[in-house]
Amino acid sequence: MSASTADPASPPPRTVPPPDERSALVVVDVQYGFCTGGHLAVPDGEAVVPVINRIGPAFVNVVLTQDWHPAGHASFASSHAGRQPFQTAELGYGTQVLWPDHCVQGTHDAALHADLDLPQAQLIVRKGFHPGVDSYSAFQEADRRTPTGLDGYLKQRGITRLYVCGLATDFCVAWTALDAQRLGYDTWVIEDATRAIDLDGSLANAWETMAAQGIGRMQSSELA
Ligand code: VGL
Ligand code: ZN
Repeated sequence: MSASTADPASPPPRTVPPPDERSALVVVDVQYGFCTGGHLAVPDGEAVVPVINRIGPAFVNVVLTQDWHPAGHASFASSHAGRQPFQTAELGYGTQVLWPDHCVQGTHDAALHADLDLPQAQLIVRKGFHPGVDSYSAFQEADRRTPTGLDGYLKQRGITRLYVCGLATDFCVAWTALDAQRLGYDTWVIEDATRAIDLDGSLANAWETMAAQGIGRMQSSELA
């Protein structure tokens, strides 16, 4: 195959730029609910914690997100008669995957993992608090209309590049990264600082969609 037939879905790997004062680490949903024993446990979810703790000092700017649902949230299967977790439902804004009740406001399941060691973190964005709308992305709710305010916060602070990590790769991490890139941030996902749910090929699909949008895929070892 000649060099001119490069597959646009798999662009050549780019060199990872070193984080600077206009960069932020975005730590998505590292909560007990997504770790072993949590209500929506992601396989090996807690394994991201030591990786994130190791890379944390490379960042002056750190933002965390926290999935933060009221009891009876529309994304919970238990809110839909006859539906089971991991089935889907049609909500006003589109098709919603139904989840086990998870990350209910004020519960241990919703707490950030206590072993996260990011003392310089500046902001915690809570999302998914509107009873009828889910929010995988840290920027915009699933209705694709309601902003969380994070874009305004980052732009007012002059942040232009984001390194995204956390849980889960194929839902909240991917949706956050895709919105970030669309909103003009140079966006990187730190693969070994994420873990996935992987429903019906959702992980492969997420990486493909992110690559097609020009989002960088990198490893924590590439940070100086
Ligand atoms: C998430 C499903 C439901 C996530 C949150 O953090 O990826 N996934 N709520
Ligand atoms: Zn959720």
